[in-house]
Amino acid sequence: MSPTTHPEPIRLADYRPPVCEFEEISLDFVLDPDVTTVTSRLKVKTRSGAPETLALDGRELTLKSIKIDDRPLGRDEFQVDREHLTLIDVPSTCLIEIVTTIAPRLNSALMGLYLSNGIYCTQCEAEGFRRITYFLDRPDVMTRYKVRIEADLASCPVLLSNGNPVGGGKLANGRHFALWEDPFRKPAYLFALVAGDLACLEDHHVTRSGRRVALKLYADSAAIDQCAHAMDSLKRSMRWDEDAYGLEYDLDLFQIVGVGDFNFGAMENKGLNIFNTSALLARTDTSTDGDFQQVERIVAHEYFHNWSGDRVTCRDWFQLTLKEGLTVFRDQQFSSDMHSAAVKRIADVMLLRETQFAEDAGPLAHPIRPESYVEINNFYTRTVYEKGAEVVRMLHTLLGAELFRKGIDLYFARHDGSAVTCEDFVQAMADVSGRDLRRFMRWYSQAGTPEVRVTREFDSSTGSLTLEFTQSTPPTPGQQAKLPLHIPIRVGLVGRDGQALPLQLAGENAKGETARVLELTEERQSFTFVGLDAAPVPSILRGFSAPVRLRSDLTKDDLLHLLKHDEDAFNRWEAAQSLAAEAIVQAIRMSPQRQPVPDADLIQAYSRLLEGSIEQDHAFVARTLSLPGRSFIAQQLSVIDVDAMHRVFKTFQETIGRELEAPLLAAYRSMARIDDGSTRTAAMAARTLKNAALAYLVIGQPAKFEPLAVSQYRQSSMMTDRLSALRILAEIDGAAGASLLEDFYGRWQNEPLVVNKWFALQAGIEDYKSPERVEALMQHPAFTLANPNRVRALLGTFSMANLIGFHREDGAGYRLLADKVIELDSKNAQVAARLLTTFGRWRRFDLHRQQMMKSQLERILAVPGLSRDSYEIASKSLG
Ligand code: 0A1
Ligand code: ZN
Repeated sequence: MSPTTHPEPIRLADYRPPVCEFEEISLDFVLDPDVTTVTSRLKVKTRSGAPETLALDGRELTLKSIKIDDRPLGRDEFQVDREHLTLIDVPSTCLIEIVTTIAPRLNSALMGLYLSNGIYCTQCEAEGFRRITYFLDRPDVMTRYKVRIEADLASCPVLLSNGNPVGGGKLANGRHFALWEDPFRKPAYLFALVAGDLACLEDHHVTRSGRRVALKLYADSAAIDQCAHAMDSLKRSMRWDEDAYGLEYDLDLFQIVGVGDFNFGAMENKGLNIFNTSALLARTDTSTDGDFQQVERIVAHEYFHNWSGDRVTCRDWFQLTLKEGLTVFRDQQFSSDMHSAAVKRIADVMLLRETQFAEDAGPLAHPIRPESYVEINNFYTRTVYEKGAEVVRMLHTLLGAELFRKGIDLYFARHDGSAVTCEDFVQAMADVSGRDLRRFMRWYSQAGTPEVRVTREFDSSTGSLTLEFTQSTPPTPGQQAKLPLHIPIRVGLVGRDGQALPLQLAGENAKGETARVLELTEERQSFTFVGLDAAPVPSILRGFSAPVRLRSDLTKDDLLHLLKHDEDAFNRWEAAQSLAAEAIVQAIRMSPQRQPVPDADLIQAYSRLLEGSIEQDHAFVARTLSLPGRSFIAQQLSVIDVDAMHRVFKTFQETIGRELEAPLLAAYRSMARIDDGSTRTAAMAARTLKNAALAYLVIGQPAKFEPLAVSQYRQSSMMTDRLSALRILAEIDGAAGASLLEDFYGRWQNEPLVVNKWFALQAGIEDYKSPERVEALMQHPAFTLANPNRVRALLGTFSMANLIGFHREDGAGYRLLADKVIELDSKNAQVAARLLTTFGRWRRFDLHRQQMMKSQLERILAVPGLSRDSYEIASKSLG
C-alpha cells in the first residue's frame, strides 16, 4: 500500500452483524514448508434465511478450487482480490469447500501459519486466520472446529491443534496424520496448529470438582529442562482461578507450546496456548528473577483468557479491552496473591505511568476502546491492556470485592459462548450493584490521562478538614472537549503522631474506618472530614485507585511524614518517589554549572529505610530507594533535555552511593546472607535489594566497588546476580566490563534468550558512543532481523531505553532506527510499526531534534509499498 492510496480506517460505528453463520468447519492441512494445502469445509447458514453474497477474508492465499454442495464453481461464479473471495448468491444452507495453498517457509510476518526453527505454528489473533484459508475472519463468527493434520513423521512427530485428539495414524511415504476436535465454538483468532519435533513435559491438575486435566508443555528438546517453572505457574493459575473466581478449566487437556519466533508474548488459543520462549522458559542460571515473574504472569494471563476471552469473547476488535483489560486485571490479582501485593502494585503503576501515560499524552493517544483503526495490530497497546486493567480495577474499587465477584459471575453466566461488548460487561456490574455506571462508561470512550487537583483547608475552630478536588482531562487527537469522569479516590488521614485517623464526613455518623473511597463525578467537588484535633496529613489516591495524574499541595514535610507513617504501602513509596522526582526535576531545570545534588532529607530518608527500622519487605525497600524512571521524569518537563537528564540521574546515583556507603554495604551483606539462591519470594526480594545496593555502591565509587561486582559476577550461579553485576560493570566502562561481556557471550552463545540479554544490555548502555556500538552489534553474526526478540533486544532497547545514545545530537540514532524500520517493514510490519512508535514522541524534544525525528518519519512515509501498520503509526505521529 503506498502512501498515495491511503488505507481507509475501519470504524466502530460501522459494525454490522455477519451475513451468515458457520455451524462447523472441517480443516485439512497437508503440511509442507513451501506448499501446504489447506482444505476447508464450511457448513453455512445465512442469517436472513435467503441466499446472500458472501465476502470471505483472505490474504496471500493461492486459491485452488471452490465447491458449493459438491459442485465446482466456474470462474464467473466468484471474485478474488487481494483481500477477499466473494461468492455470489450463496444458498441459505450449504456446504462450501475451498482448497488453497500457502508457503509457511516464506512467511516472515509471523501471522497465519509459519515456521519457527523447523516447527510449524500459527498465530491468528487478530487477523491471521485469513492467511490460512478464506473465512469470515472476525471474532463474532464462532464455529466448531474439526482438524486433520498430515505431515512428515520424521520431522514432525508431534501434531497438535485445539480441543481433544480423536484419532491419527501412519500413512505411506513416511507421512502420518492426527485428528483433533474442539467441542467449544470459537472465533477463528483462537484457532491453533503446531507440528514439529518437540519434547514434552507432562503433569496434571485435578479441578475442584474432581476432573483430571492432562497438562502438556512442549518445547525444543534442548529447552525442555527450562519448563518446570511454567508448569508450576500453570498449576497455581488453575487453582487460583477456581479459588478466586470459581472458574474451572473445561477440557481434559491443556497444552502450551514454546516457539522462538513470535511477535508478542503469548497467545491464548483454546486449549493450545502458543508462547514466545521468552515468556515460557526459566531456569535460575539462564533467567533473571524478573523473567521468572514474567513467565508466571504470562502463563497465568493466557490461562485466565480461557474464560475471559475464549468462553466469552469480543464482538469486534474495538472491544479488545473487554478481554485484555479484564485478563490483565486478573493476572495482576494473581501475582499480587503469589508475592508481595504492595510491590506488585508499585511495579504495575510504574509501568502504567512510564509507558501508558506517555502514550496517552502523545499523537497515538486513544481511548481503551478506540473508535477507529487502520490496522488492528497497532492497538495491542498499553492503553488497551494496562489502562484497560485500571478501568476494571476501578469497578472493583467502586463496587467492593464481593459485588465485583457477583458481577463477574453474572457476566460469565449471561454471556458464556458469545461474543460481546464492553457495555455488556459494565451492565453486569451495574445490575448486581444497582449502581449508575453511565458516567463511568466515559472511561471507555475518552482518551487522555485525567488530572486531579486537590487542595485542603483545615479549620481548627471546628476541627474539620476540607479537601477540594477538581478534575480535567487534556485534549487528545480528535477529542478536544472532555467530560468529567467517575473517579474513585481512596483516602486516609495520618495524624501528627503518625496514627491512622478515623474518617468521618460531615453529616455522617462515625464508623471508625481509617480508609475509604471518595467518588468524583463532577468537575469540582469537596469533602469535609470532621472530628479532628489537629491538621492531619491527607493520604490521597491510595493504592493508585485511579489512573490519573494527582496534583496535591502536600509539602516536603508532609511527604516525609507519609513516607514514615502511612499505613498504605503504595503511598509510602509514592511519597519517596515524589520527593525524589521533585528534586530531580528541579536539578534538571537548574543551570548546568551548578552541581545537582539530592537534598539531605531525601538521603536521610533512604538511610532510615536501609537500616530497616521501617520496612520489612526487602523488595519494597529496593523499590522505594530507586529513583523514578526516566520516562516519568521526562513527562514532567516541558522540553526533554536529554543531556541534563542524564547528568542529573548520574549525579544523584553517585551521591546516594557515596553518602550511603555504610548502610548500602551493610544491606548488601545482609541480603547476601538471606539469599538462598531459590526463587521463593523472600529470596527474590533479597536479591532485588542486594543488587540495588550494589549498583549504587559501584556508581558511587567505581574504583572501590568494581571488584565487588566482579566477584559477584564470577561467583554467583544465578543469572539475576550475574546480569546485575555485568550491567553495572559495563555501564561504568571500567577495566572489567569489556572482558566480562565477552566472557558472558562465550558462556551463553547457545542460549538464544541469554544472547538477547547480551544484546539488550549493550544497547542500553547510556553514552554518546551507542549509535556506533549498536551499528556494530547489528553486524554481529548472532544478530538477525528475522527474530522479533532479537530485534526488540537491540533496536527496541536502544530506541526506548537509551536516552542520550538514541537522541544523540547528530541524529545518528534516528537514522539508524529509521533504516531498520524500513528494512523490516516489508518482512514483519507488526514489529516494524512497533519500533516506529518512539518517533511519535518527537514533539517533546528541542527544535533541532524535532526536525530530525520528523524528517525520519517523513522518509518512512514516503517508502513505496509501506505497510498499513507503519503507515498508520507514521502518519498519526506527524498528524
Ligand atoms: N491475546 C494475546 C496477545 C497477542 C496478540 C496478537 C498476537 O499476534 C501477533 C499475539 C498475541 C495476549 O493478550 O496475550
Ligand atoms: Zn491477553
